[in-house]
Amino acid sequence: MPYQDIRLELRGSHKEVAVVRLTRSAKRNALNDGLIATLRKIFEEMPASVRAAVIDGEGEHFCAGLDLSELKERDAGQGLMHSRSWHAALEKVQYGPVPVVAALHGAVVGGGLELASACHIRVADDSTFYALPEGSRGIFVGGGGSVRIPKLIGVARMTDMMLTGRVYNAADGERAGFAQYLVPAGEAFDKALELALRVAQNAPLTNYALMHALPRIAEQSADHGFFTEAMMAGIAQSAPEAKQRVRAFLDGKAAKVKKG
Ligand code: 1HE
Repeated sequence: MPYQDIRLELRGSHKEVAVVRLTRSAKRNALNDGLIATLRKIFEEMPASVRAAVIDGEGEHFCAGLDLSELKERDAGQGLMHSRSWHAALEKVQYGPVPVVAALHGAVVGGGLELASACHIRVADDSTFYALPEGSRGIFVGGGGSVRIPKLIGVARMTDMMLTGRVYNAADGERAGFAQYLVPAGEAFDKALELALRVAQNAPLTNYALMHALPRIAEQSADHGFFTEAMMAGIAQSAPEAKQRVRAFLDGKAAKVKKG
């Protein structure tokens, strides 16, 4: 489908996986206002067949973050609104219609890391590196990074990255919590697609619960969390699809859990 600097492709036998690829490799997939608006639109208007998505970047790098050439034109009020426009777009990624797998390689920096952290699963290849150069550019994160990144790696690591310009390589990054999967260079997209195809087979209500209930429960007190969990569990298990899946297992027709 024709979008500027982003390509949307549907994969899978039922077009159940959307591949959203940043195609601005000449600028290392730096995110300008147009790209942020398009990203939002794509997740708002996801075709009904789609059950999971993959985000990746063309070229040597996943994403170089904010397009710095647009930064110099903004005053304080415009800067605030600009940050809010990122929040609105990345909210559509995190709390949109389907789980999103990020396929990471090369630079995952600044706003690129903010985009990756709005996804539900991150697969990194060996070429990946993570940084928050905002600290050394005299600015601050503005794409939700101060909320989402500490949930992955903790406040202390993020503070260190921004104060000192520390760059994490792929292996250290996986240990720190940036990515759930680490694969050889060049294999992140294939692994991400494999996972997205797998995620797309889940009952939609289970995926919905994982995307929308789990992060909210994590923000609640234990008492409220247990209550929300019980309500979500009751709703999920009452769905006809859940009953069918449990019945299939009891009838010996569904896969057992195998040792990893
Ligand atoms: C850009 C950008 C960009 C590249 N905005 N134009 N992000 C940063 O501070 C990261 C800045 N970028 C880099 O450090 C490097 O470009 C990379 C490590 C990502 C890649 O290096 P390399 O050697 O492969 O590419 P390059 O030669 O540096 O860049 C190629 C072109 O892309 C070049 O333009 P050209 O016209 O001279 O060819 C670069 O200027 C351009 N380019 N990155 C604009 N970011 C919501 S708030 C979020 C706040 C932030 O994200 S701040 C962090 C911004």
